[in-house]
Amino acid sequence: MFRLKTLVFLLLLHVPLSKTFPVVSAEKNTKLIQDYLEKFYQLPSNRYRTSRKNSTTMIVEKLKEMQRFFGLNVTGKPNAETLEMMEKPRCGVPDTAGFMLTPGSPKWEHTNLTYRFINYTPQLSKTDVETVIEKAFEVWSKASPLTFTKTAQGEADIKIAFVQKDHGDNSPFDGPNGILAHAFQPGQGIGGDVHFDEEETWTTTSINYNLFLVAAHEFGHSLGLSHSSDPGALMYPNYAFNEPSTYSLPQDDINGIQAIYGPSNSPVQPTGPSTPRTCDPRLTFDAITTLRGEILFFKDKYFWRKHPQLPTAELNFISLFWPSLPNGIQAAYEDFERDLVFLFKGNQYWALNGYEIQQGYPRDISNYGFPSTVQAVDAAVFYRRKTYFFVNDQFWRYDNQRQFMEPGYPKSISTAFPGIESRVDAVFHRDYVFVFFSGPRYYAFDLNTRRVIRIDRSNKWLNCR
Ligand SMILES: [Ca+2]
Ligand SMILES: [Ca+2]
Ligand SMILES: [Zn+2]
Ligand SMILES: [Zn+2]
Repeated sequence: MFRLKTLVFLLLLHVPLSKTFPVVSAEKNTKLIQDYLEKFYQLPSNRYRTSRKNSTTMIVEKLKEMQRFFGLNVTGKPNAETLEMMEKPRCGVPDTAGFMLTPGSPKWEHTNLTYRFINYTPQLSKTDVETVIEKAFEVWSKASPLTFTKTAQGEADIKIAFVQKDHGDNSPFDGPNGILAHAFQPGQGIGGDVHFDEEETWTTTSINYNLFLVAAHEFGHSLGLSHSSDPGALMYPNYAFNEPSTYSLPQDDINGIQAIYGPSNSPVQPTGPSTPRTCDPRLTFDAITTLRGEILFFKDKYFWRKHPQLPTAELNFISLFWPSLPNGIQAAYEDFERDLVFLFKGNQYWALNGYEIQQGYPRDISNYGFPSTVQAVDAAVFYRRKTYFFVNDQFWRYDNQRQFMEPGYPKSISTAFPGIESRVDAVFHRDYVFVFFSGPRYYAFDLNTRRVIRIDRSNKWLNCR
């Protein structure tokens, strides 16, 4: 948990620009890079690399490979975004094809698989562990013809153990954080087995690390899947929190398991959420706001962070930054006077100062003076001490100084903002312009001349062509 928190904190610290990583840690970084590439990208360990020149070339190549996998700029240099990625808690299985056990792509030849607990973690009750593990297997059985049955003794296909440090398989664990767990591809003996690092804090909540999520990921390996570079996939190597009670296996993983074992036996094939593709021309947004010079674009369980000086917008899970926030934020605005950002979903809203959620939230939108008929807002924006709330084809205006909803509202959007004809998905303010988003297009509305001065594709804001 510490590392994740530190990471988020680091991201905030270098908001001005993530180009400068502290120089003091240069030596530490070299070690981090070598370790990471050795573990996950098959960089031969130091003593097997002959000449120094040879070794540098090899590191550059491996760095590029790693950057390609994670969709970073492929520079071959250990820049800030690369180091950040390397610091994230993750699975111990390498990202490159060469697996921990046997090469090739082994699969189980039978579909009725068995599993057995070698031991339990004392951190959770036995019942909790068993329930969580059963749920994690269900994620895969729903999407494939596979079934999983628990056995109490004897040989089982998938053996589950909580172990620490060196535990006899040449892949020692590393104490809290870093590597969380690992698993072996289908096969005899150790094949299919899953080991969890007992030195992690294991939970059934949003506190790091949720056992269900890590187990479901590792079972993917037990079944023969390798890592996916889709950041929304369960088989993405890095840990990210997702609400377990509503978890649904992403489409990328469904495609993966079905490619090995064929479709599910159920009459209706399962479908799962797909990760939004940043430059998909049909991309739409749920909500957009500025935050101290950055722009945040919300979509389902993701948001993009766009810094004006960085060429690429970074895609993140909402839950990575704010585990207590729901997915599907519907509206957002920045109150420049109070240095707060407000996020809305349904009749609830939250306040952020920087990236910190403020105490006492969520609150009910009736606090703004909405009638009970308004149970959600489509979009919101702050301008000259007033907050504009867009709901269907109308908008409301809240006076932040005097703290009441102004009389005479709601008014018609298309009358007050000629050219904005349909429902608004999201809006933010910049200079003398309201940038409205509706479907895959944005409309820049000049507040002085009171007309639309530009219409273009929504994701041009994410630097797509
Ligand atoms: Ca660890
Ligand atoms: Ca919205
Ligand atoms: Zn993994
Ligand atoms: Zn192990």
